[in-house]
Amino acid sequence: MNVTDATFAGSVADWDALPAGDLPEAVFVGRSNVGKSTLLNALAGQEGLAYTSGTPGRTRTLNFFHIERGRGGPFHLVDAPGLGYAKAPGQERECWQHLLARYLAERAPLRLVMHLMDSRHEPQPADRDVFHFLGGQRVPYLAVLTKADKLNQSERATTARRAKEVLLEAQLEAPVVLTSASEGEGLTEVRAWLDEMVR
Ligand SMILES: Nc1nc2c(ncn2[C@@H]2O[C@H](COP(=O)(O)OP(=O)(O)OP(=O)(O)O)[C@@H](O)[C@H]2O)c(=O)[nH]1
Ligand SMILES: [Mg+2]
Repeated sequence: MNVTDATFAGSVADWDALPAGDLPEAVFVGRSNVGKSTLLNALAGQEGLAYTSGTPGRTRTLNFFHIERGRGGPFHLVDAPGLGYAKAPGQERECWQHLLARYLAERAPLRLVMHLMDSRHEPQPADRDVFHFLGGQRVPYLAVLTKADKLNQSERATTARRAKEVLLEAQLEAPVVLTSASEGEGLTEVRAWLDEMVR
């Protein structure tokens, strides 16, 4: 995937506001602060496209980005609110979690779910919820381990293997990619998955 243009295409807070049209979509899900917006920017090659922050809960709507990539044709990359973020007002949080669940289950143009997990930690309860939710779904799934730059050599060796084990326990057979948005690690692999699945 060779991104030639990436632009913000709108924020969506309820189902009826989802974009019409036939562009395929790929979504980032994962716990708050895991690095979803940062990875989106790295893939798009545009820092500051999606807002990032060290404070969890930065992204509060489904944010759509229009991506142009040479031969593969345009698609939408979708940045989702962080799971398990407890500080937002209860009602607001419930609304977006409901929207996200429905989006993952029913959204016709959705071609790929990228589930981001922090490479330094075991999958958390919110991640396990994602496994269970997605286990029964039709949409291809990619496990993306983030912030690999924070790991030493031996941690690197074990983390992807451990993630595979946990996925298998949850009966999800999925590719696992180790990434670092800051070092550019794994981006080529994620781009290859996007090219293969999102068309
Ligand atoms: N070291 C390192 N830090 C990263 C990496 N990716 C993201 N971060 C940092 O992690 C923090 C959270 O990043 P975001 O991209 O805003 O996380 P998010 O998953 O979008 O968070 P929410 O919008 O709250 O759900 C920021 O301080 C980033 O700079 C990475 O690859 N390496
Ligand atoms: Mg974000």
